[in-house]
Amino acid sequence: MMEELQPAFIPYVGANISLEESVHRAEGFAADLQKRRSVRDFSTQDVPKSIIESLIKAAAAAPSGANRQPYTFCAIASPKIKKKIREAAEKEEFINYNGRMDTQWLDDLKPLGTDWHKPFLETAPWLIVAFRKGYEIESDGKHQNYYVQESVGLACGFLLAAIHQAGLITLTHTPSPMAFLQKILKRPENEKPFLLLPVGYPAKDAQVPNLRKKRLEEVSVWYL
Ligand code: IYR
Repeated sequence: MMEELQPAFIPYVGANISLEESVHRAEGFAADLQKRRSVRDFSTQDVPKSIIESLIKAAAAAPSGANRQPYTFCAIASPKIKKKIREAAEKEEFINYNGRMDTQWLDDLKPLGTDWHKPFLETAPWLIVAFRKGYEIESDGKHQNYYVQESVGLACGFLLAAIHQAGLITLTHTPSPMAFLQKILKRPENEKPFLLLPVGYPAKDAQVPNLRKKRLEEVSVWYL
């Protein structure tokens, strides 16, 4: 049973800004997020734990089904555990790149320049692994969660935006299958790995693929 707070409803405290400021902020936020890139070349420069804590707080501020926040974020700085994760991920990725992904998939990945080598899993100072909780294990049994994929996806979206806004880099890594993360991180049976995010600073010579995002017209339809 989720804790019931009193009073049940409280006033909403919004930003309360002018229309002009709103336009400015909306444009500024979009422009800033358009600079976000998935970067695979990490520096070994450390990131303080307090920053990672703030990033996870931002993620956990996302809306979720019945506000049940069906996720756990594992933050890993241990070189030993990072090495284990890299070895297990590369084992799966080797199989992916050598037969498990079909030709169309491999062709679609060509512009990204990825392969089965994942050095960033050790060079990045932090790995954050998001686990989705299909249900909660409570003293009186299992308690269901709702819209679990959507809820964890939204939290991860907030996390990506927070990482970018903090001047850090990440990439959405989904080694597949990734059950090994549950084992290495000793997570309970109700937690399944969802997304792996290396977090840190870019290497001095970091490069990113020259990609373009779809234009507004390509991603929207308007009913006025
Ligand atoms: N998981 C592999 C392959 C891969 C798949 C997609 I879809 C990408 O957008 C990028 C990579 C890897 O991480 O290399």
